[in-house]
Amino acid sequence: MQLYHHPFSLDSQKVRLALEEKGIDYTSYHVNPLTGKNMDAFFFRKNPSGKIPVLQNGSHIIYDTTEIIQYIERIAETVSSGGNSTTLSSDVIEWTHKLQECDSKHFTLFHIPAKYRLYVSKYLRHVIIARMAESPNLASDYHRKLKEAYETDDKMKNVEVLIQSKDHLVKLLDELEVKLGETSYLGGVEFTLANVMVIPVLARLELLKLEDEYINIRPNLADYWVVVKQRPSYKKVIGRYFDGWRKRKHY
Ligand SMILES: N[C@@H](CCC(=O)N[C@@H](CS)C(=O)NCC(=O)O)C(=O)O
Repeated sequence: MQLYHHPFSLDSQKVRLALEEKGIDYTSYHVNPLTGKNMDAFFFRKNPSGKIPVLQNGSHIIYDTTEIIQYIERIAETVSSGGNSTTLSSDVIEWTHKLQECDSKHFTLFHIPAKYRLYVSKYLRHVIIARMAESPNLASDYHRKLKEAYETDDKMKNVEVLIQSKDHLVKLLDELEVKLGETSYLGGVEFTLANVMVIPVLARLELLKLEDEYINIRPNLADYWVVVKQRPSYKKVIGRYFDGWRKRKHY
């Protein structure tokens, strides 16, 4: 299996945590969206939305994070049950969808200095236009990407978008706080893949130095955060990059 991803990408982190937790081997390819690598024609042919992560197994390509996580879960279940596929826990599916709806993209962008954000967005628009000229057969996909880039810039001018993504996050964290009062992990007493959806969101909050405002005021969530950071998967996928991110001011 091949995974196209980047260490800074939230959705890539979710998928890599799942692969580590289930002990599944894969070949890793870095595609950095901050330098526009996701706009290269080879990648656009795999995923016309130009987004990471993308998981490829033979000719099978999956580019929806929730679907990738469910695919990983199915592979792991099939291996552990000796070939008989078992059903996925509905709790895992419910939380996976719920956490995927969380608008982390706009939330993160709002916490990045406007000067830096606008510089990167202008650079990426130039990359899209250059790639479109090189591969005219992919023009309609590149046009869609350009439109999306302008829409994101517009959304950043709208404070309502920030309020909405903040409200959504707060509601989600409140719900997590209640659930973590009932069981030690999300989805039960054992670590399930539902947890890999929430860990990168908490790491992002810590990276943005917002842990006091969002995590530490919720005691169950704060305890949970200390526990999950001890897991080898966290250290491998997120922890070891943390100092570098802070130093280079990469979000
Ligand atoms: N629908 C995709 C969204 C993935 C996504 O938004 N990926 C971000 C990184 S976390 C990305 O590739 N951003 C670069 C871009 O949109 O050009 C999924 O659910 O997997």
